[in-house]
Amino acid sequence: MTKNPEKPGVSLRTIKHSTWCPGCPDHMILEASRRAILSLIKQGYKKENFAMSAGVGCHGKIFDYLNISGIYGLHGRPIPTAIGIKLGNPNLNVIAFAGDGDTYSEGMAHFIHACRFNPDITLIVHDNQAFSLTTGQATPTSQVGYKTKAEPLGEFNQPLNPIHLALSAGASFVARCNARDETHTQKIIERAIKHKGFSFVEVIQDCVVFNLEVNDRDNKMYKLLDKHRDMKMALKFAQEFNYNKVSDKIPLGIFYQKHRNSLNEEWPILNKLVKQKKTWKDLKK
Ligand SMILES: Cc1ncc(C[n+]2csc(CCOP(=O)(O)OP(=O)(O)O)c2C)c(N)n1
Ligand SMILES: [Mg+2]
Repeated sequence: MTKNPEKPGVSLRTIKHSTWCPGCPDHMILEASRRAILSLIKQGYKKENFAMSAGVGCHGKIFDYLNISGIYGLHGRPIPTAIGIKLGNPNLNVIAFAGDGDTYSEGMAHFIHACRFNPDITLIVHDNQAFSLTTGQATPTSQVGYKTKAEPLGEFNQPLNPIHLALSAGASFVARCNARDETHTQKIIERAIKHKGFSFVEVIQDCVVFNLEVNDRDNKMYKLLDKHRDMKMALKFAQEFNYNKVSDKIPLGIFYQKHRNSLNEEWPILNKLVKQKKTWKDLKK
């Protein structure tokens, strides 16, 4: 899809005006992602080798503001769209930007299977614990008791824990960030893109209009030490925050990272395309 022209210089910005609410941390996720990609370009990655997909929701508007090519997908489908881009050209660094409703509700099956299949893509979930674009209904990560127009008696269901779920489903890179900490988020996104396999970055973000009850939790957050951790320890840290009680500790950082063959390393023909830096078209010649 053709985007708006970029401002002079490689800024990865477009000329599109933001329609996100003032103060929405989506701006910060955009900025952290933009800086992570710019830093990787400085390290030798090529701008034209980045591609993105986005879901539908407030988060999905990032497609208009980040100047890399890609496909603006359907709600719940940024993961299969990203996998499709990767299969079409396995030399690309593909990033899927998704919402919590997008990923853990409509797109849940894709999320679990991506953890299993280990495609070499990065998933960044903007988790504001609400379906914000459609006026704040509860998502699978909303806290018990969250009252909305659709849940007037308050949400009854326990929230799911996406970090625990991703670890259980076999994800090879699992991290959590705070949208308001742009520098830390940038670093984690860089590490996620460098990871060979499925890298999952859950970004906790406030919504400044809906689900205000779970905003402003920076004082509960702390950073995990950056060191190798086995699955048992990773699961233990994952359970420190259950997305429910606002009094919990919220660990940030990389919970788990382990190399295992990615989807394209398992497929001989995709492996060949990556090793020889070729496209499907080159094979036909
Ligand atoms: C298949 C499908 N179901 C529902 C919708 C309606 N819909 C559009 S945006 C949205 C909410 C998105 O919530 P989330 O993914 O959490 O993103 P946020 O707006 O919070 O960033 C919904 C339910 C849709 N467009 N397509
Ligand atoms: Mg949301």
